[in-house]
Amino acid sequence: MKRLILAAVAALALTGTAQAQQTLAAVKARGTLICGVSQGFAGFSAPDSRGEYRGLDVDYCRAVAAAVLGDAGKVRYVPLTAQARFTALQTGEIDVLFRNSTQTYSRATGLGLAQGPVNFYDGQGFAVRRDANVRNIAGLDGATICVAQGTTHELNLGDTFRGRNLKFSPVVFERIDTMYEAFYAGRCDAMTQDASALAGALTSARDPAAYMVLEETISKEPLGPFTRNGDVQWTNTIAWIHNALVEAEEYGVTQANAQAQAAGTNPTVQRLLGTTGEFGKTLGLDNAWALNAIRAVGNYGEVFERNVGQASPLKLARGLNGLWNHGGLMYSIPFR
Ligand SMILES: N[C@@H](CCC(=O)N[C@@H](CS)C(=O)NCC(=O)O)C(=O)O
Repeated sequence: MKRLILAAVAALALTGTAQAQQTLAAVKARGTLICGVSQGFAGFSAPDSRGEYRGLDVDYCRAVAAAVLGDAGKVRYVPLTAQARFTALQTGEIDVLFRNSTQTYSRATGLGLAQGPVNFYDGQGFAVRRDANVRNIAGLDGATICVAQGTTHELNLGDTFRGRNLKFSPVVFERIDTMYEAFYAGRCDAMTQDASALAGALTSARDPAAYMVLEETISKEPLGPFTRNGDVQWTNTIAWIHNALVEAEEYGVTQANAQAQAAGTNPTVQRLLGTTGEFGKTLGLDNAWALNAIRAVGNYGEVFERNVGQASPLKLARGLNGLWNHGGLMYSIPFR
């Protein structure tokens, strides 16, 4: 009996693994990548005036589609609330989650999901009305604070304010749009979320100049993709696409020159772009996967500047998201 049960458990485990390993095959068979994104967060993932999704997270979805399917346009975007995002991945509704999601211990170990590399180092910030004359977190003692449900921010807020003996009343929202409305209508003294999200949100406020984001942040918010546990090949693919974009920036490979660089003489660049080596094979991809991704969205620096940097309304500095050899934390594992 015991042996029978053990065999059944082993068979179940095998089926689980077999299913989990199927994302790449499923994406290829479908011909479309199903990417989980936010519901509308300027700079990361939001539909533009023509209804087309744009942003840093969206560019990652596009890079994956280009690497895996040879066409950055073959993406179906699934907008998800903070609460619903991980369930959508667990149940197989989406292939990958690129949704300003913070990597944490509990999410790494408790959800049956795998965390990919950090593609944006962020921190939790606070937006206030400029005329409220609040310049730091201590100035928020006794404040009413708007916060989104199902985020890392609820916990950070409580920890920090209690730790500093500051009083606050949270007003918790399930939907981000209602949170913005409430804040702009003056229902809260401050609104808290990832500093990048605040910068994005304020660009679409009726009077952006009336608000400011405090310089102080209260947490580390390492944002990155999530995939299902057990699908190592797919998780690797997502990770290495990020590495490729970072490595491309380090070696001066851009959207415009990638094709020419593939025919160049630098051995590292030749391996990265698939001119030499067999680096597509172990991922189950074409050898030109990284070249295709870079031709579709550019290198990491180009993705950053276009969506959230100087070429965007957010105007965020590279800071921690700069390359490792420029004082930042973006560091690709070698293509060797
Ligand atoms: N990085 C945080 C917060 C992510 C998050 O969902 N933020 C909310 C607001 S604080 C958001 O951006 N929502 C955008 C949307 O739902 O469209 C986390 O992973 O928990």
